Amino acid sequence: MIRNETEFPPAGGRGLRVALISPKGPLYRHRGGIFRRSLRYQPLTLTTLAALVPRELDVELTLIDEGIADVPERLEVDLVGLTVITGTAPRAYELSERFRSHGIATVLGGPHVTLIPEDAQPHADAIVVGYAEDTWPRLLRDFAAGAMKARYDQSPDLDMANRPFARRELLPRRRYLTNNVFEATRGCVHNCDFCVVPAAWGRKPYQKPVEDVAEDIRRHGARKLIFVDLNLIADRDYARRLFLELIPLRVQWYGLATVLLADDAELLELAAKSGCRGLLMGLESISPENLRASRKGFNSPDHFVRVVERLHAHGIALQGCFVFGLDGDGPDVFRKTAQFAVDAKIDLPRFAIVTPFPNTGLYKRLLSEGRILTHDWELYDGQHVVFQPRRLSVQELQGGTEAAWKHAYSMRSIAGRLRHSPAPWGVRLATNLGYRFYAHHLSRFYNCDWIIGRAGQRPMEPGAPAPVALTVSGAEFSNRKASVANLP
Ligand code: B12
Ligand code: SF4
Repeated sequence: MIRNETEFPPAGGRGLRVALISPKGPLYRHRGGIFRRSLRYQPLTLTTLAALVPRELDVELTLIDEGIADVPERLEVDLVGLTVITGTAPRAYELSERFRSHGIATVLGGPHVTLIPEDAQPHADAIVVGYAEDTWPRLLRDFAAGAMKARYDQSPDLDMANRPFARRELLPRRRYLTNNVFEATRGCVHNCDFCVVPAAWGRKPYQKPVEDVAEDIRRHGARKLIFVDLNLIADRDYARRLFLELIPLRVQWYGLATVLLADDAELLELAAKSGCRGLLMGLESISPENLRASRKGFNSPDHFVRVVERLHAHGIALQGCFVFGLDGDGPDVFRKTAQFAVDAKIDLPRFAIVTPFPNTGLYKRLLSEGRILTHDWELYDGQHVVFQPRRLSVQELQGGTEAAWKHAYSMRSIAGRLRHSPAPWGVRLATNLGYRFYAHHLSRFYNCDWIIGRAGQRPMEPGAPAPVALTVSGAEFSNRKASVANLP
């Protein structure tokens, strides 16, 4: 149902009441998840959108992160905005429909909406496609005037300069491990086949002026912080300037980068000087053939050991992420990869099942080959098999991923890696034991209990085997002390 532009009357006299919601996922939720208390960092989505609300509209804002709090059955608001990643799309749609049935207008935005707008459009009064720095304020002004449109697309000349800083104070600080979360850039110059970034936003890098990033950190008073940028070194010159700008702030930071950093002595040196203490890198596979086929040929498994050594030499710990289920993967891949990670002394190895997020290169290829098994987006989370692997059965892929986690976090493997890590001893131990707990308990916790009632309605492709209950996720956290070393 798409309502027309005039159906929602202008607020008339009083300010607008707007709720922004980040829907829950099986692990990242308030009740029944793996941890009693949320131990993750505060995402920037809702707080960034809050900062973009035009002042003149006099908006009363409510922010709800369903990972840390319940969404009330009824909300006394005029408009609800929901952020959607693929894994939370069904929950977002469900909430959106609920609020619409109460006469509240809804807006959907975020990575999933940007990847596949036509999927989201029927579930809301409006969708916002792409980054919303210009479109969200425009939508709010239109809404206030009773003229909200059904779709808003990112402006072609989006500029990240002089944007307001995220309003982190609008989400309860104590419910997160940290709210020292920042972003400097968006997008990535590479074009990896399975990656959401080039598929959703193209390959153009969007960058905040480095002075703005530093000012945000300074004002917030952050000393240990996380960058959520998916590839902080995508533009070398920008990264260089950013690191130089960070040096006087004397912070410690954790972020994401590619292995290319290890081959760039000057940039690596600057990263370390600017306070980098931990990086998450997508190593993806130990098979050069898999990497080439995924258009990530700049990752070379022969060099992974060197990457670890160079990072360690600069006091930087590595969270190395691998995916299973690429076409070259056979039954021996799990043990081999896990052992490789242990031998290479990767501080925190992580394993996920490759996920063909909608409209990525990988998704299009698997779809054309008739290998997509389900379009139930809730299962598109890196932990479920949603496609037919080439050289493995669905069960093998599912079980093998769990076995890899258990192997990499066996006491023996932990002991083998631990003494090489540059992280403080407490952090080393806590993170490893946290992941070990995770590896052994996930299948117990990973359940979508709020969707059990809908279980029979999952949209499976004809003839597809039912997806097996889950194994293990790319975990976010172990315990409070450890978590700062864990990245998105
Ligand atoms: C924090 C985070 C999380 C958090 C919270 C996720 C959530 N519900 O939002 C947690 C830890 C739960 C998480 C989990 C996962 N995540 Co995550 N995560 C991130 C991360 C690192 C930062 C998000 C952020 O703060 N961004 C900064 C804000 C400002 O940008 P933004 O969210 O894109 O919002 C802008 C626009 O998109 C738009 N917008 C967004 N929402 C809305 C809503 C409205 C109403 C409007 C108007 C506009 C709008 O406006 C904003 C300003 O321009 C992003 C990467 C990134 N840098 O964005 C990945 C990302 C969102 N995650 C991703 C993935 C793959 C995952 C996992 C599968 C990884 C894993 N194996 O664990 C799981 C999925 C769990 C599940 N249930 O399915 C993908 C998304 C894939 C997809 N197709 O949806 C991303 C993009 C990273 C990537 N690899 O490309 N993640
Ligand atoms: S380098 Fe990383 S962020 Fe960039 S396209 Fe590849 S997987 Fe995506």
